[in-house]
This record gives sequence, C-alpha cells and structure tokens, in this order.
Amino acid sequence: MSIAKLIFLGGLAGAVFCCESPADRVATPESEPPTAGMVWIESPDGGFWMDETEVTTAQFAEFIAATGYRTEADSFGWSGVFSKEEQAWLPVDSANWKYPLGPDAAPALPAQPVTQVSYRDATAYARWAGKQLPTEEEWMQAATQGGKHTAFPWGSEMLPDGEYLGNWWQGPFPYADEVSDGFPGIAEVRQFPPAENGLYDISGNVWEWTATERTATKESVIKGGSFLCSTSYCTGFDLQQKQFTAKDSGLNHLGFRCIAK
Ligand SMILES: [Ca+2]
Repeated sequence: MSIAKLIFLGGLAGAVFCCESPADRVATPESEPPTAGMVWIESPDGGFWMDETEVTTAQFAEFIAATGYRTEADSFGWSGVFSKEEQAWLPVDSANWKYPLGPDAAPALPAQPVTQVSYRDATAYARWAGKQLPTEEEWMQAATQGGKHTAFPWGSEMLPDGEYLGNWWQGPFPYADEVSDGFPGIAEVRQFPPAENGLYDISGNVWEWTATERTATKESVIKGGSFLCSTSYCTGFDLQQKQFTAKDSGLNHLGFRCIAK
C-alpha cells in the first residue's frame, strides 16, 4: 500500500476564500502569535510560531463557516478511506472533512485532527488564519526539538519505559491492530503528553502536509505518520521517515498544522 499511489481525479475546487496574508508581521518569542495555542520554535534563521496541535475539525469548521470554502474532496464528490476489511484504500462517495469515513459513518469529532483535506485546502485554511504550512525543514526543526532527538520527539527510544507516547498501529499492518496505545483509529488531539517544546501529536495520529515539494513529481512531503503506521510497514511515526503525496489527495489519515513567522 502506498498512499502516494492513490489516483485522485484532477480538477480544482472552485472556491473563493478570504485572504489574510501574514503581511508585515515578524515573529519573535515576544510577539503575539496570530492565534492562541501556538508555541515558539527556535530555528537557525530566527524562529517561528507553530500550532501546538494539528488543526482540528472544529477549527476547520470555523474556516468553512467564515469563507464558504469548498474542499477538493467535496468538489470531487469522493475521497480516500482506508478499509481494514478490504485492507486497502478505497474511494468513498461523499467522504469529506466532516464525514471522513463517508456519510454512513459517524462524523468527525470536533477535537479530532481534520482530515480529508488536500494540500490546497490546507494552504487555504492557513492563509485565512494568517499562517502558512511549515517546510519539511521547519517541521523537522520543531519535531526534533532543534535536532536533539532525531527519531522521536521525546528521544531515541520508541517506547520509553514501555510507554506509548503517540497514536499508531501495533501489530502486523494491515491485518491486525493490537491497539496497545489505547486508540484503534484516529484520536482527539492532546491524548498524549506534549514534547519538550509543547507540541502535541507531532509523531503519529495523522500525517501532516508540509510546504516542501518533490520537484520531479510535484508531490508534497508529508511527515509524522498516522494511526495506520506500524513498525511492520512504514514506521512513519519515526521523525526521519516521510512520504510523498499528490497535492489533491484527501485521505482519512492526513491532516496538517500551521506555522506563523
Ligand atoms: Ca493506535
């Protein structure tokens, strides 16, 4: 299985949305971030604010209500959902940010990370919020605590003292999830302790879009892994891992968080 191999039909959501640009703001540790719930990340070129959690369904709903933005999944009329029964990614009609598993399943909880958002959707949200997506390098700067911990936000051990500190898949993917971390699927944000710099869920739960592109294919780098990542497959929750995903992909294990400079 490779999420990058999913074929998502072309076409752009013809949405119009409000455009608040970061403008002239220059972020410093003493400055006010554009919204509450952001943490300061030191970096060699001056630092930036970063959302302490992945953008939630409730936050994305505010954006939709304020702008009338139409996501690419809504425009296409379907989106990608992983089926444990089929052990494959399937196109599901009317799956979207509000109903990430499709209209016949439960809606997303307000405190879940929003999913079924394309790169365009994520950047539209970010612009509306006066923010932007992090580059892969910025994401890594934040996730590794300034390079101190290169494998996991908390250090080099996957399970310090045997404890799960992120939401992923235990056991052989995609056959059996042993749910040793307590979450059989997506989890609401803040279910695990934050990293030293205050970021939650930077490893696991949902993959996160970055602003970095693989030039040859125009795909975007995604980071952090998800509840579908296991040591038997992609190990995406290891900070050194990444995947490349088509920009118009909507998937029920892919979300984002923003930064502000
Ligand atoms: Ca899990």
